[in-house]
Amino acid sequence: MAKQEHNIIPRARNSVRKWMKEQSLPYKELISYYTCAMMEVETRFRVLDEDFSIKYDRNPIETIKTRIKSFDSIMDKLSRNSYPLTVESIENNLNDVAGVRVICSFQSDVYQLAEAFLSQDGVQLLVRKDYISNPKPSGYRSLHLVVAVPIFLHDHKKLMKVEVQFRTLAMDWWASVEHTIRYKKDVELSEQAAKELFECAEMSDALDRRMEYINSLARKK
Ligand code: 0O2
Repeated sequence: MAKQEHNIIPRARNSVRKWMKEQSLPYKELISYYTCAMMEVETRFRVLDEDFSIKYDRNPIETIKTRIKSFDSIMDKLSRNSYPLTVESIENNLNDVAGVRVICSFQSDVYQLAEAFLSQDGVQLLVRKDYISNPKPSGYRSLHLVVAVPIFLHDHKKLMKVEVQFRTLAMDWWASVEHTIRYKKDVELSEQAAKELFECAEMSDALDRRMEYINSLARKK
């Protein structure tokens, strides 16, 4: 495919959406590469979970969730940041088209899994944001990594970006409920509601720490 065919100079946003969604083979190809990279990362975590379960007699991962960002969310994010609405621009400018969420029992599992994953061959760390050590003003906690991983196609290898979010069950529960509350309303959250949500995040963090402590007591026996 010639390079200029990837570039679109839209007159109207709707025509771009139609072009990308229905006509664009490069778009479909790119999404399939992200899907492969997401599967690659998911498998690496399933292997780690299996290995930890043999060594420590316990599975550190509760759940793994995966998602590919929807076409509409991709378009919204490109537009919001004034990036070109092209297939190349998606690959160059967005880090979170492929997302893997690893939900763990304990905060220590989060860091242990992240370090084990990052030390693997082929995993290249691009961005690390530790919202567990430094929670967001909303109270949001999670460890975010953007990595590049290789996918092996029939005639070449390609590096694809994947965003991995690590959370405990409590962090994930808070983020899911907060998301529901925040996005149910079209208007900004009231100061009172935001304050209450922040306090709930602190409470769930306290619960996480207490569970970790109880686990250490139980393992001493
Ligand atoms: P989705 O559907 O979960 O992907 P940006 O990615 O451009 O928004 P930045 O700074 O690169 O900005 O990303 P950031 O803030 O490090 O991580 C963004 C993602 O983290 C969000 O993705 C959420 O998944 C999650 N997140 C960040 N802050 C909050 C928060 O206060 N509450 C909740 N519930 N989730 C949060 P998306 O794109 O919003 O959605």
